[in-house]
Amino acid sequence: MRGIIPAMIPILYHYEASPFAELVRAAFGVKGLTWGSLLVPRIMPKPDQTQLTGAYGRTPVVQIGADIYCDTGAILPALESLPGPSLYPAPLGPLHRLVASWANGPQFFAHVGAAMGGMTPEMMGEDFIKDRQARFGMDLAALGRAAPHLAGQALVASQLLSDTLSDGRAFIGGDEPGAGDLALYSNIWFVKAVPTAEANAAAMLALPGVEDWFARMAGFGHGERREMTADDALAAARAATPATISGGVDAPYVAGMMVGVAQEGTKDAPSVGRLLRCCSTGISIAREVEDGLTAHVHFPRLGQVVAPA
Ligand SMILES: N[C@@H](CCC(=O)N[C@@H](CS)C(=O)NCC(=O)O)C(=O)O
Repeated sequence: MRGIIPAMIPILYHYEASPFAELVRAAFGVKGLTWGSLLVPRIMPKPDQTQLTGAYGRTPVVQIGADIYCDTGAILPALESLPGPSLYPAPLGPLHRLVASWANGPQFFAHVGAAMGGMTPEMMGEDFIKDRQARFGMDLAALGRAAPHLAGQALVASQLLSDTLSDGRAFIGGDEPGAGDLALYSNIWFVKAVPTAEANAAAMLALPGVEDWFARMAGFGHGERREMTADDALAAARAATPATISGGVDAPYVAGMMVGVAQEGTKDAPSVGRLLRCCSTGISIAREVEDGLTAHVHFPRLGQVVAPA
């Protein structure tokens, strides 16, 4: 039984094996939140998700009422306003974002190599390979050849983590976990989840302090997860009004212009809408989802390409 779902709990669009989704599930755990789980396919199309995002098909997406947050770079700041401990605790504060943008940026691809470089096409599935080839230019043979190099790059992140923990601190900033911990954690989680990457995960976890830190992070769990349907999610959007936007529109963009927001390095179609915000804190567009339902779709600024539509 699904039970009664409050309209304003965050709803996560995700699939179990996604490391970026695990980052958000673990963030729910750290904050001790109740959340709605809406499972989507690991490949396009994802109609339940794109009806709200416009076209954004990556994983994860979080919906809070009629506000839709795409990319962990927009999702985590949105969770910050919900009850529970901060994801940017002192003394690091915003430095957590700097760590996360490295771990979730160049280091993510290194962890893709460490996790998936030893997988066979049969293990991945033809549909998955075709999707990732068409959208991100993934070349399985090249990934296999680069795997030792990428595993070595990924291990550097665990080494730096180990060095950071060497004074006995529990998390990278001290006693409280933050967004930087979550980003480093989800990368190692990804490698650990793939049976053919066992040796790579073992090398990461063998570095002093890393395994205990990983267990502390896993120990936060995922908060309280409630399965939802796309109809539940749409009803939550219809019942809400998007939150007030703070932040402006930097030149040469102009508030109200129609724009498409696409992701660097992908062939995914842009999400098209009216520009509400485009500054260093992020990008927001307004989209008419259906008669009487306007959603605000939010993105981080980093990694997003805004163009007139
Ligand atoms: N910068 C994004 C990256 C998200 C990402 O790369 N997610 C992977 C899955 S873990 C993805 O979208 N893969 C394609 C898909 O799920 O369709 C974020 O931080 O959320």
